[in-house]
Amino acid sequence: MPDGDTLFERACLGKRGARAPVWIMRQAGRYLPEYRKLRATVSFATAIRTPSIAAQLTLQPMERFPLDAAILFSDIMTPLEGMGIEVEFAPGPVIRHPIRTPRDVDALRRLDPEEGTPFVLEALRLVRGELAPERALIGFAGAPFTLLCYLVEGRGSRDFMEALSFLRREPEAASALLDLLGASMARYLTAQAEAGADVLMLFDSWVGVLDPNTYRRFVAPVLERLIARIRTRVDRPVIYFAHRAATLLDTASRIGADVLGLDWTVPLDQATDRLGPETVVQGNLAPAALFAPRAALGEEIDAVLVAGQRAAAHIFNLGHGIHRTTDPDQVAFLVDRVRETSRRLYARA
Ligand code: 1CP
Repeated sequence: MPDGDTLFERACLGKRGARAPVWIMRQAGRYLPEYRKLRATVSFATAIRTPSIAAQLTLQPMERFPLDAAILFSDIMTPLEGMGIEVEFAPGPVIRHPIRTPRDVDALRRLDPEEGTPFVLEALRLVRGELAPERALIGFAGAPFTLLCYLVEGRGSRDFMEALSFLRREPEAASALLDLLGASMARYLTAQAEAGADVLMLFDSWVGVLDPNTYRRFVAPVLERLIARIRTRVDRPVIYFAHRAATLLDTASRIGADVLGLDWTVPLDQATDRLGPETVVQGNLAPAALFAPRAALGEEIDAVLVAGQRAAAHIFNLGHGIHRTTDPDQVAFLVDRVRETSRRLYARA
């Protein structure tokens, strides 16, 4: 199969195939018994830094389910050590010395991916070598604002008040930090593409704590430059996942990404009506739907596929990561149902 010609990559560029491609955010993870078994023998940090283990974990869900894309087993915090930041996992990320002053920002350095994350690039090469050619490989990074949230707050939070107040107390330092993260993640994603990633994804998991003005002024220009920088070096589709971002979508759809990933609070047809029929959307079944009995789950899946019909193309996914208590048999049902229903819908359209 020629480069760039998987069902998944074509959908990213707005070309509908015979059905909707499907993958699942956090598809490699704690809901899989084979993941828990391997993780009982090795820490999360070691798994990420050992290419053969990261590759094996990436491929676990691909062996179990007929998914259209693999996503590298890693974390959005992985490249930050290469910028001079110490990160621990408990199980979410914890920053040993949070960034709170302009001097803290000055002490950071721009990422050199070959030096700071060689194990990520090696893991991608291993996975691309193992994966069937009709299945795509996704490389990813945290979006600058979401990374800033962890760096300033020091850990996960419901409201990220420390991070939001940093933007107001130290606007210049906050901008410098966003720029540095943007330049670093551009290099990181470019290196991942060169190592074999077919599609690149930015996770903006906490962008929903921002008001639209601050997003437009502080954050969107950084995303735009980040994506433009990648495009000067490599030709790969870019997915931007904006979590809880219903009021930010007009701006989010104009940063230059090929695909907009949406959470389950935004119906896909409403998003398409608002943003235009050329939009390519990814999402957005509620992760909780996987706890419904089969008949109800099937109906929820079909409704997401019908809502996705109005977009130029639709990549089926959950609206956020799969919950760790999910039954893997429900995932098998989901993947089959998406393939069957979308074949029927796409044949009719
Ligand atoms: O086994 C364990 O105990 C570790 C749990 C775990 C896992 C499996 C963490 C810690 N990260 C991951 C893997 C991971 N993280 C992937 C793997 C590939 C896949 O999708 O299969 C990816 C893409 C991520 C990205 C990530 N990490 C995001 C963005 C996506 C999202 O869900 O919003 C975020 C916000 C993180 C931070 C993070 N790392 C880990 C956890 C539990 C969290 C989130 C919760 C928190 O902030 O405490």
